Order: sequence, then structure tokens, then C-alpha cells
Amino acid sequence: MTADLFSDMAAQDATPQPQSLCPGAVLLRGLALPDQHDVLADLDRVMTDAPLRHMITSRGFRMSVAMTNCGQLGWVSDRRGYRYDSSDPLSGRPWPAMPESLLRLARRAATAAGHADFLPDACLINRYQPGARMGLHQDRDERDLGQPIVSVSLGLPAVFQFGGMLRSDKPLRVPLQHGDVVVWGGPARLNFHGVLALKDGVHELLGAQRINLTFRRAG
Ligand code: MD6
Ligand code: FE
Repeated sequence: MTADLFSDMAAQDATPQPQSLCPGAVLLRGLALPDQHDVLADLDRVMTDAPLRHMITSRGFRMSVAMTNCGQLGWVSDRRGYRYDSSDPLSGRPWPAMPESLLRLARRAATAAGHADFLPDACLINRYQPGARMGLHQDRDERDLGQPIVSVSLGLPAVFQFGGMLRSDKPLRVPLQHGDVVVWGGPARLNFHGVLALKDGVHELLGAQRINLTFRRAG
């Protein structure tokens, strides 16, 4: 009873207790909530400058998740494969700068997870509408795999699949809600992961979608 009361209080605090998912990955429930209004206003501006789009995989499939980026580098996929690029292929211009509110949130989360020197140069913005999903994959296109990834969930809840180093390792299922942050690095950095198909629903601030931000040190 007392323990439940304290963990509920921690979930609403600006610095929730980190929950370990496995060595190297921590879940910070609700950590983004204090910044949510600034973050959502800044994201609107970013998505006006660099609109969400469905990228094509190297095998020619259209991704169900729509994406854009901000920061010095952006993750892109096309028939040539995956890479980080300093300009938006839709406009030919540099990606929008990373807004202060996003950088502040990413650094606060990394620090809470023990990575006080994290300085992201890329933020990938993923938009899921009902039915959109992300298959199991590894994030291995970043130069320094010693740097963590900070992943922020906004809008509708989703189930994050979190596996091991091998594609065949059976993944854990972690429910993620609006405001939750996962920080992921060290021995978990190359673990396979994905997102199950988004269920129908309407979020009070974001409507029928989930937005995920992943902050990386890519260059
Ligand atoms: C998502 N996230 O949550 C997709 N990758 O929409 C990722 O692919 C991801 O959350 C690396 C580290 C954390 C992540
Ligand atoms: Fe990923």
C-alpha cells in the first residue's frame, strides 16, 4: 500500500523514479509532462517547416509511420537505403533547428538515466495513426554507439516491443503512454525493438495519433 502510494507520487513528479527495463534501458514514466505544452507548440512549427512524410524503404515499401526531423542531422530512407542527412530531401534545405524545449527535455531525461553529457544533434519525429506499426529493427546508423537514445512518447498509448541482441529473442511488451520517456544505451544499445500496430483512439491533446521523438547523437 505504502509502496504503491509512493510509486504513484513518483509518476507525477518532475523527476520520476527510473524503472529498469533491462541493463542499459530505463523507463521514466511521465518525465515529459512538465514540458509538454512548449514541446507540442515547437513541434507544430517544425512540422510546418519540414512536413511529415511516408518514407520508402530500400526494398521499395512505403512505411506506415510518417516521419520528419529536426536538428543538424535527420534520418532518411529511400531506395538507396537508410542514412543521416543534413538536409531535407523534400525541400533541399537544412532540417529545422532543434527547438530549445526539445533539447532541454532530451538532456533532462538523459541526465535522469545517468548520461549527463548527452548532446543530441538529431531528433527523428515519428507519427503513428491507427494501424501504423514499426517492425523489429536495430538502431545502428549512428556513429558513436556509446551514446544513448532518448525516446519520448506523446499522444495515444502504444505497445513497445523490446527484444534482445538477436532478432529471434522474444521481445518484452512495454505499454507507453503520453509523457513517458525511454532512455536506451550501453549494453542494450543494439537490442531489437519495434512498436505494435496503434489501436484506435483519441488523445485529448493530439487526437487520433501517437508522436514519438527519438533524440540521437548521430554525427
Ligand atoms: C517508437 N522507437 O517508439 C519507435 N529506437 O515509435 C524506436 O524505434 C526507438 O524508441 C531506438 C531507441 C528508442 C526507440
Ligand atoms: Fe528504433
